[in-house]
Amino acid sequence: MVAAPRVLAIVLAGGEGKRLMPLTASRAKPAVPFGGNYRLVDFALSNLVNSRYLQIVVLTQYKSHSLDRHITKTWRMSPLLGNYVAPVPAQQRVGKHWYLGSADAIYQCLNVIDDERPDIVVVVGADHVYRMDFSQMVDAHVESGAELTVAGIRQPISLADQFGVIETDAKDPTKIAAFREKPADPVGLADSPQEILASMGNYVMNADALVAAVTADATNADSRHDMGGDIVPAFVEKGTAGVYDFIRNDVPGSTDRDRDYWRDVGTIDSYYDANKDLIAVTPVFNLYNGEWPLHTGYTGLPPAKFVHAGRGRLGHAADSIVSPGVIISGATAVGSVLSPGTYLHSWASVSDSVLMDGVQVHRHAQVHRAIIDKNVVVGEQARIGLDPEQDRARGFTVTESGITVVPKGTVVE
Ligand code: ADQ
Repeated sequence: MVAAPRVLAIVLAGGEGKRLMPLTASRAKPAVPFGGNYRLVDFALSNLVNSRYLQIVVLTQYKSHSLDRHITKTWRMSPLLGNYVAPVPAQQRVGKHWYLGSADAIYQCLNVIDDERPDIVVVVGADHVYRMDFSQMVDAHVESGAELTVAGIRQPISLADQFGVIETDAKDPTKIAAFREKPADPVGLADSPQEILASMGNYVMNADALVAAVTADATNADSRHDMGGDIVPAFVEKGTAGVYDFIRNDVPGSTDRDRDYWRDVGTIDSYYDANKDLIAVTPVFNLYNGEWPLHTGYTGLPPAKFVHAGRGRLGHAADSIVSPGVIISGATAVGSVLSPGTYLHSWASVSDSVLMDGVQVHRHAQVHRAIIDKNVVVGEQARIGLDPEQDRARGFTVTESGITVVPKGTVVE
């Protein structure tokens, strides 16, 4: 029997997430709270741990305080068994600059690869919502003989300028013939012209090939030192890049509905939509798959409670996710995500909204189609998400589709 390869996982968690402002004003994108209990990075880390890859470094950089705290508090594993999830902040190990791009981030932490001596390195992004068994991708990579394998998924051609676009070899569709990072003039797939094959930003690489590639890239003055923009195209040029079609990935316990679910929650609208996907009656993405659990921090909070406020005013929630520590007292929540410790007071109404940790909604207040960041206080009678002009005048972000975002800690009178 051939021994299983030694695998080290690297999670790229240094992204700024500019298009998610103001949610990323004080935290890195992978630390953005999602789905009540989670942070975005929990999906990548859960997928790795469930794939039994237990040596994981998380490369952080931008506003990484809350991300580091979350990782060290939540994701400590047993050092006795040689398992770890270690945050590695930008260290200026080589040169006096922060990471220039994702390839430079890997170059700057080559000492970790030296220490671990893995055969294979799995490199994954930290800001997507999905389930994936990386061991199936690693098996396909080893079998194919490629030096680098990129995970691909079909996406609408209108989104091509947000992704690396993969063109497969006409004779061998497991090989990449061309790879263009965020092209403005994409060509649709032969069998589906309105779609492209997008890179998911997840790579499986032979460790020695990765080390050689990022080392050579470091001295290339023309490079942006980016995995998608520079490293993948270099392997494509050499003819050693393969593609792993995500549709082949079969995660235990997946439903027909959520088997191929993958969302890049890069914008406020896509972030909002992905939260809503969790609460559909037949969820588009099912959090309740016990065979592939999504791990996150223990809040230590008491159970949620629903109480009425007299005069027949029942506190209730419907079509919603309600986290620990929530109190709904004579208030109504519909179609919403309520994160730990939110408190809805009498006669308040929250609909089609995402409330992050510790939000208070006082009496008679109304919140509709809004994302309310941590510890916001919505004062008595206040209205959010009902009048876009008023919301903008108060300095809140309102997206084109009409989602209002209230920044962390705001007191809304
Ligand atoms: P983007 O997400 O636009 O496209 P990038 O901004 O490099 O590329 O982010 C990729 C991952 O690396 C994210 O998880 C981010 O947090 C992290 N990251 C970015 N800069 C970093 C740095 N300096 N240090 C550490 N981590 C960093 C990428 C690919 C595309 C692919 C999409 C899929 O380049 O080809 O289609 O992901 O969403």
